[in-house]
Amino acid sequence: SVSLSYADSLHFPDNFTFGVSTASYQIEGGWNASDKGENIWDRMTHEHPNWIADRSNGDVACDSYNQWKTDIGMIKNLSVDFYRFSLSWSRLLPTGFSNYINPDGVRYYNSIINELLGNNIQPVVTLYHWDLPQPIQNEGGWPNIVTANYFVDYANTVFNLFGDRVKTWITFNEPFEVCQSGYGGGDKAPRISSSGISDYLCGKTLLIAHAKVYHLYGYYYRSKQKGHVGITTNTAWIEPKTNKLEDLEAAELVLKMTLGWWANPIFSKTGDYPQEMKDRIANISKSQNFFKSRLPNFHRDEIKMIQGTADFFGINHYSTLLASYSPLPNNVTVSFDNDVHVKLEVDPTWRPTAASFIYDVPWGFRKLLNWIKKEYGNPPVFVTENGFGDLGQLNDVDRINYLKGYLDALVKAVRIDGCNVYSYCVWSLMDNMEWAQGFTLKFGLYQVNFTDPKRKRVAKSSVEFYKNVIRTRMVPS
Ligand code: GBH
Repeated sequence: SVSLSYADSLHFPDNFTFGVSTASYQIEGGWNASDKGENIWDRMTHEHPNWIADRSNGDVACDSYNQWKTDIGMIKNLSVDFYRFSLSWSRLLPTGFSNYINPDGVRYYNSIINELLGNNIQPVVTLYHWDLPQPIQNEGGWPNIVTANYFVDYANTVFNLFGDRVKTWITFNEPFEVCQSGYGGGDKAPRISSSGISDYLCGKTLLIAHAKVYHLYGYYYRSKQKGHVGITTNTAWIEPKTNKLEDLEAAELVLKMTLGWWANPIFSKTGDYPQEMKDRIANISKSQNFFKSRLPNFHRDEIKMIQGTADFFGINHYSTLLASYSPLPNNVTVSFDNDVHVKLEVDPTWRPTAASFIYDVPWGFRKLLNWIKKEYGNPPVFVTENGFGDLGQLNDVDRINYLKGYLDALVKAVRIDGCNVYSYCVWSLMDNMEWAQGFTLKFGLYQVNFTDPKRKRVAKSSVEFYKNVIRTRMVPS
């Protein structure tokens, strides 16, 4: 609250926790070890190496399939409270379906979970970080509503296997990326290009799948396992370019159609998609001669089923964009971008970074946290990712500067603005397979040598920086 003294306001609360994050496809390798099945990233990188910046793939990645114990040593050295990692669905259920559980996959994740707990590090587990089993994609993948049921079976298997020890579950990492970038013409597997149609179908499936898994946990596991289930959304902060009303509305529309698409059905009092999003897509669909809106609607019972299905609001945040109004022409083609139809750009004074989508704009983080507080009634927020991409140098001063700025914005949002954020996590533990960027872009606190068959890891300067923040519970000036 505002009454805190200045010095006090710069400290993270005692119960605030810090962590570090990875994802299965980006670090594990062992792509066909033992019985592991093929997933959509295996398939896409093998069939279309030219879709990856350096023609690489995740076949070996950081070799964490073999080196998980070294990884946990690094995590221990960071003195973080928790480790956020994801499970490879195809490693546990090679075909995606729950009729056969791969013992090697079970052994692998048991070893990791037990070693973490033995070192007093809490496992935070993401069920889905983009690696859909290929056989399920063969049935249509996320745009097919039946995929929700297969996801529930997978989650059931996982709660059964690991829920005695894992107490924090994240159903989906970044549903916006899964649907928009995977099915709406982006660069993520399976790279289906059906913007304005498949992305919305995918979105409906994901929201239903998430809610069913939340209820599954509630009915069968919660009273015994006593854990928490949430979802991780993502967005840049969208700042209106000017104070003109049309630009303010444009910025708000973008937030509603990227973050609100997921957050409104789960966290708002009304449930369902944001009204602005529904109206917008319905009107444009009509002008395009569709009988119905391309945004598939929810039935009343589905709206109820989805509402309130998260114990925390997970958010990944990296950067800020400026929005301005752009008049909608008469005949727009079918696409998500045309449904939003807002001009997005960056301020020319912001310095570009190695990651094309990241600008170092820490005040945007504070504004975003305040927007979530206002829009959704100050839910408990878990910052599941924030980080900086560069070329991998050990003396990573730009990463340290970036983290400093964003952690400072965060501690102010918590102590001065009263935002209910209780946890923060850096992306990423180590350099890894950065999706379509391959190994050309590095987010790690630890460097990984990808030309070395041993994939030797070395601490960057940011390791000491982060340890110091955690130890002192404040951001150095
Ligand atoms: C996270 O997503 C992922 O969860 C993680 O796996 C990944 O390694 C990490 O980021 C670093 O990239 O403006 O056209 O350039 C971040 C999601 C990726 C969403 C980039 C926005 C910008 C596309 N963001 N994307 S563009």
